Amino acid sequence: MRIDVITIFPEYLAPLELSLIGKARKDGLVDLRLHNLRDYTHDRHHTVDDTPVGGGAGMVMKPEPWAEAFADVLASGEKESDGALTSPLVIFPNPAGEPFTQRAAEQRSEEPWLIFACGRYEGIDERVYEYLGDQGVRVALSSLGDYVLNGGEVAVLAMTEAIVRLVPGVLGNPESIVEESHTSGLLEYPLYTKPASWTSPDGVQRDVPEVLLSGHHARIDEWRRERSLERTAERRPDLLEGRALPGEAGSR
Ligand code: 6GU
Repeated sequence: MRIDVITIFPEYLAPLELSLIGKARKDGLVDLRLHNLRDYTHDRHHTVDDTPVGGGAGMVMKPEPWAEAFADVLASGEKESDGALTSPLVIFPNPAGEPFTQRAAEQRSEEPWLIFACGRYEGIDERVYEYLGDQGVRVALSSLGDYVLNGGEVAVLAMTEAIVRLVPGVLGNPESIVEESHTSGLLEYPLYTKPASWTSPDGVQRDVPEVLLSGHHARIDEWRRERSLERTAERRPDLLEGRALPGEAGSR
């Protein structure tokens, strides 16, 4: 999978060298390239923003550097892959975008080529989206959640991690994906390790639930599913809306 990131703060994305994603890059599973938007400006101050037409607070990113950056990145992908990379998906992290969910991460992990375009300031000139669309480029606006960040960079870190860990070969134990929160549409059940009986520093003896020590796998699965449902009802009732209740037709 190839991932390009266009940003005015490539240093913000330094953590992508580390840990799981760093390893995936070294192993050749992900070809991740950072591009500085300021390299596509031609004035002495490398200007990427200007005041909003029509008035208003803050600054807006100018269209010209974006058009040049996309031309360069799109051409390099087409050239270097000998035609293997055809249609990239361009993702603009944006609080006004569609929510980025586990499902979106799954879908995007199957794309051969993603381009993240990080806006800053109040946003990017609308004509950039329009232009890309007219060129036949697939464009998505994607939001991490209902709060505002200063720019797309932190969102790219989060989205890239969620996507790349789903690329085959990246995780050591692919089964751990099947079990985790959100994959099933429910929150994950509580986890325990040894010792089975632990006395915490406040002097309270805290035991692992008995059923987990029973070796009875069907009972353990049932207990975990109940705990998942309980937790989801408590913390994220919105995830249960539209699901059949236990005992109703269509539920197991
Ligand atoms: Cl993707 N970008 C920005 N700038 N702010 C956000 C966001 C994205 N998701 C939530 N807040």
